[in-house]
Amino acid sequence: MRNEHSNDFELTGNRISKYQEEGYLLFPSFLNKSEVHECKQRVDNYIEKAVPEIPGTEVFYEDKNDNASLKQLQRMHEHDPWFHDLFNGKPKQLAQELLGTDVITKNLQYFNKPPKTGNATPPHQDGYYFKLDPPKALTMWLALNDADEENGCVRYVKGSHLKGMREHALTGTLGFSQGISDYGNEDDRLNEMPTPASEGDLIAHDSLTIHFAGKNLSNDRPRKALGFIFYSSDAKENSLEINKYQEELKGQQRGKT
Ligand SMILES: O=C(O)CCC(=O)C(=O)O
Repeated sequence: MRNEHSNDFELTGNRISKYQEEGYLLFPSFLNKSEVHECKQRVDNYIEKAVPEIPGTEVFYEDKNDNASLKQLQRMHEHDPWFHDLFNGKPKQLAQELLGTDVITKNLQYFNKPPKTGNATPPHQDGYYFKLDPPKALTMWLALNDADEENGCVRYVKGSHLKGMREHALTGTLGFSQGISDYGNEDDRLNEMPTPASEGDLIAHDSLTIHFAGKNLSNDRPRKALGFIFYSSDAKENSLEINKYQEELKGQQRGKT
């Protein structure tokens, strides 16, 4: 992905302050139309060629007997040099500017919510999964289709990243095993921001920002996205906590629990 093919992302001091205050920020047209088109083709190619060759831990199907139920792909950058280069290009540059440090490219994911069958994403904070100290990290969500409330756009809880880590519990949702157990108080509801995105738009959010998404209720509108996870080079992973979490995840791979 070459920067000169896109609009440069606009990141003034005001925009960084807005990100720091609200915990998320939209970058319209982060990729232009032809870049989105290429990205979609690369995803299709990855699903056809790479997915049959890679471990089950990297591929989540709602129903392991139905390829059309593919829901999530993990660590695509480790299995395909094109996604490695995408990750290390403009998104990484933006992550460094937002975090103000060097960053580690941790995970490049694919999220698919097919029409009618795409399930809701439970309210969660990514930092709960990351187990970092300090919790300095961010996620970027890149729309590969137009996303709105009908087909399950992401909803952020404005300012929630400044209010600490909430309690999480098992959700039973494939790919999002942990969700906030007491989500939905008055403060949560007041600050919920459905964030529609057009294809090519990117939304960055802090690792403590609460977010979730509805089902894809549309009859025929796919809702596909890429997720880029960056850790600040200042943050250290707590390996004990990570091992505990990995144990909980076993049994969720390649099919429903
Ligand atoms: O695509 C979704 O529904 C959720 C994505 C998400 O949770 C994330 O990018 O951190």
